[in-house]
Amino acid sequence: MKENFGLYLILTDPVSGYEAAAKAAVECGVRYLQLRMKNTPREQVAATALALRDITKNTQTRFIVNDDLTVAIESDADGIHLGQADLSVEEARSTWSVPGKIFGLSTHSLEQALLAAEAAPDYIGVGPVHPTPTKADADPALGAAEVGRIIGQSPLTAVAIGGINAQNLPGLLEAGAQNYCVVSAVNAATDPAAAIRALQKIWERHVF
Ligand code: 3NM
Repeated sequence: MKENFGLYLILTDPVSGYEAAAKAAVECGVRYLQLRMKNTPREQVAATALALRDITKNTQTRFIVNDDLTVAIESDADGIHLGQADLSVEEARSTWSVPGKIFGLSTHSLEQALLAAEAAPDYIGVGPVHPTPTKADADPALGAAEVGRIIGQSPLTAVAIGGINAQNLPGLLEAGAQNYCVVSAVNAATDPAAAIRALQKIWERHVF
């Protein structure tokens, strides 16, 4: 069954701070919250993961750690998100074989998205939709129409990502995306709850 949850929020250096942004996500009922800290000492990532685990515990917000399986395990996160160059979904699942844990995988083309179905992650990311300065090694932008086509052809729950904001979200939803992921559209906001609500309102208008 494909999930239809709307916003998936990644936290990377939120101007409001990690804990305030995570609290805003929980308050707004965001379904997925991922911690993505690059070029940061491991102890700092692990400490932030523990704080975010506390904030999301027993809420409807699932807490996902980017890349680092040891941090995901140590913090008892709800899942891990893996890139194409990280360890495979199969390897991650066999190392972290706790029932109910969530395994996500980034994909950047129709071919990768269809191949991903074999490893059966719980969801795939599809992007980048638009050019984005947030990911240093981002693949070329696919455009909303191609992302919509990929999502339509994949049997998996899919989340569009890359350069998504309140201005271009309507076009993405019209192209066939149900779920979408943002970094800067919320992390750059001094009031993350307001930024989240603005996106949620657009999604509700288009999906219902
Ligand atoms: N992954 P923003 S694009 C983390 O294409 C990430 O898989 C991408 O950040 C992919 O919302 C991206 O600020 C960056 O554009 C998304």
